[in-house]
Amino acid sequence: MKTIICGGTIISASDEYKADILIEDGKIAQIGIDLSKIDVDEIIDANEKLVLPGGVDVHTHFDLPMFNTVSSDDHYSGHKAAAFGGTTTVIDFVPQTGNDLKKDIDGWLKKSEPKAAIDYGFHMNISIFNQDVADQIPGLIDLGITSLKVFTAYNSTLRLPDADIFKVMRIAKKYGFLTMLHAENGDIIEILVQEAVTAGNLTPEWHAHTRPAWGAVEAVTRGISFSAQTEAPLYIVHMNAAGEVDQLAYGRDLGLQVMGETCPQYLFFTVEQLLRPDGSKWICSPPMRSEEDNQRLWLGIMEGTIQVVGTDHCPFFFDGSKSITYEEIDIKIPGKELGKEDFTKIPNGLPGVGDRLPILWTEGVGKGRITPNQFVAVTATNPAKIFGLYPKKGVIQPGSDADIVIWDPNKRLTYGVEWSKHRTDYNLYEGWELEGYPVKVFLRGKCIVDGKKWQGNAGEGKFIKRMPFGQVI
Ligand code: DUC
Ligand code: ZN
Ligand code: ZN
Repeated sequence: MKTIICGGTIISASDEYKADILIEDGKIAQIGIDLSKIDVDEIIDANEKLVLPGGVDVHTHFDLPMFNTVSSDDHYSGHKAAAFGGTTTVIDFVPQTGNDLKKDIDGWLKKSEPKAAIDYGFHMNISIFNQDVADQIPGLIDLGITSLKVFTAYNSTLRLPDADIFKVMRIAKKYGFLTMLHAENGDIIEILVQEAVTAGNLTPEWHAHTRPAWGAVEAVTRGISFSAQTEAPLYIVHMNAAGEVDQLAYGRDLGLQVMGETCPQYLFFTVEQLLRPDGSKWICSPPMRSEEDNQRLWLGIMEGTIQVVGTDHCPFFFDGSKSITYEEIDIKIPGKELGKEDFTKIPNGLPGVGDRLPILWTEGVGKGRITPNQFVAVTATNPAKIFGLYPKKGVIQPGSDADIVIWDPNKRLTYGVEWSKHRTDYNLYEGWELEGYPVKVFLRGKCIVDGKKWQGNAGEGKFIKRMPFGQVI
């Protein structure tokens, strides 16, 4: 099968140029001028449109059991929502349930393989650590899992002691894993939550008050110091506080191998959001901060201190007592209402995988905060380089997978739950006016989104084995 995307303007992380793209057997075969003369099966007209590499979201939680429920997008509905928003590759986190890492990975593969509609990989959470687990970690490279997530919070469940994080990073250094850090101070959170509950402070804003920014800043600094002492690269996930960006800049100025990710919610929203009657929609960990934090994060992206915009997509229904219709089936999954009377019971997490590109384009490129090249860098090329997917993913060049988004920079719409395809009952950006949106999305040469039409299928997404020793940028 041969296809030509003709007449569009290709945007890469560094350039912008008008050219045609020849796609053959799912890969980009050629880029050049006047390729439409070649005899092909299909010609796609991209005149007056932009042509971008498919987005790479390296931070999703599909079908994740937590808070007595489960995140409401699974590996099909989440992939479909991602595709509608221009994302063609995701990396999801495998929770560790015991001492057998392979068992957890096989379980996650078993549920994702038949559902996957875009390409995907896995990170491995390391939340239980002992010699047995340490001995199994190197074997993950052969499975194509080359990143490990560790936590300095969630004391009784996910957190590792500092000594164990240090040991994990030593293993990571030796075998070429990237360590990803969830940075908050678990001890202080425990005390503050206990005090809030005792005082009867149970409304949603207390979720933020009990997870202070200082804890995040301190934990980022701790992580950077571990990176310095182990000489292992470190990636800080979901950066949310100004001080974290300052610390990351400090580490990078010293030449350390430290990188960072933020997510759209931390660029736009503040703790004020939690005071609304529907404030629980914005509950996630780490929490929303202040406008100063929003501004410093934007600056971090602009100046290159932050390399990636991911999502931490982990949606729940706002009102899981009522069903929604999803692909003609009524579905309801317990959600934020579980914590109506007590913020500690609100499932932590937000929808976002489909919102990322459209929101960042309008608010970032449209408002002159970042260039179209920076947009491509932080949403596709950088994550692909850092996580061992490049140049298969994250770039439009001969030999790469033909994961391509045809983007209409002039398309205007009022965004919200009707546009986003997440399997939940709300959208954080309801009513936002957007300019710029995907019109066609290709996965390995197949058009899976055509305007409002879904042409993808469960089971067509491929598990991608990633390379160790990803780039440090
Ligand atoms: N934070 C959330 O809010 N949800 C899932 C995981 C995480 O780190
Ligand atoms: Zn996290
Ligand atoms: Zn997460």
